[in-house]
Amino acid sequence: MDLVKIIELKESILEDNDQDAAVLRDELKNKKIFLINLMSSPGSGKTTTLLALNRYFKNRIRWGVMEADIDSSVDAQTMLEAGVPSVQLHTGGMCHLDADMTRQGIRSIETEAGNLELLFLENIGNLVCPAEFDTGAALNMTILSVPEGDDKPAKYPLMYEVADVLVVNKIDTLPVFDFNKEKTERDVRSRNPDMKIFYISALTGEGVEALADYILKCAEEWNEK
Ligand SMILES: Nc1nc2c(ncn2[C@@H]2O[C@H](COP(=O)(O)OP(=O)(O)O)[C@@H](O)[C@H]2O)c(=O)[nH]1
Ligand SMILES: [Mg+2]
Repeated sequence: MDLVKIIELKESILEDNDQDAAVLRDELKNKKIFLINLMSSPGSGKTTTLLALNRYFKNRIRWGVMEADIDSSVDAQTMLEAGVPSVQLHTGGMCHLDADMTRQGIRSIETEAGNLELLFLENIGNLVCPAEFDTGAALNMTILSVPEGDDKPAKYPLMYEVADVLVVNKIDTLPVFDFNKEKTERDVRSRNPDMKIFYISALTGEGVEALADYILKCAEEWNEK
């Protein structure tokens, strides 16, 4: 069993996170690394979705995952066991990552895994704080799982404003919940008309290929230009 590398992140002393995030995005563009910031509530299926995507990513792109958590390392262990380069980032109680903390994580996964073309940050499970900090990612993705309910876009609007992609996960449970797709799309699009929306079940694999193809296309465009 591979040992998980754990990085204790240091809180940034920079005052202007937005400026630092723009600098990091440029650095990543030059290095041809497509960074995706994956945000959602705990338990909505971030780690399961990454595992499901691996079926389409392996052999097609060099990719890795930075798993952020307040203190545990179970998610990085899960990804490593699936053969995906992964490091665990500990925030020491903080409920978000800023651009400098993300940069610390990128340095460590580069040391572990070498050159990567696609990198995911599994952010802290929370619909509030992560939305407030630009991590320097090229794409912000948020997951809403069916059992959480279709009222989340109305209750946590900032998350749905900063996200470029919404993944509605656990669609295998639609028959037993009163989740309304039309209401969700209406609420999301009223705040973010350009949101890309995918419906998947990370558990059964339904819809995952279309999401994987979209991510691969975005990564290719980012890394070519
Ligand atoms: N029914 C169902 N369960 C899922 C699906 N995706 C994830 N889960 C379950 O939801 C729980 C939390 O998933 P996890 O990926 O750890 O969520 P995370 O905290 O966002 O990383 C686990 O028990 C998963 O098996 C799905 O598409 N359908
Ligand atoms: Mg997880």
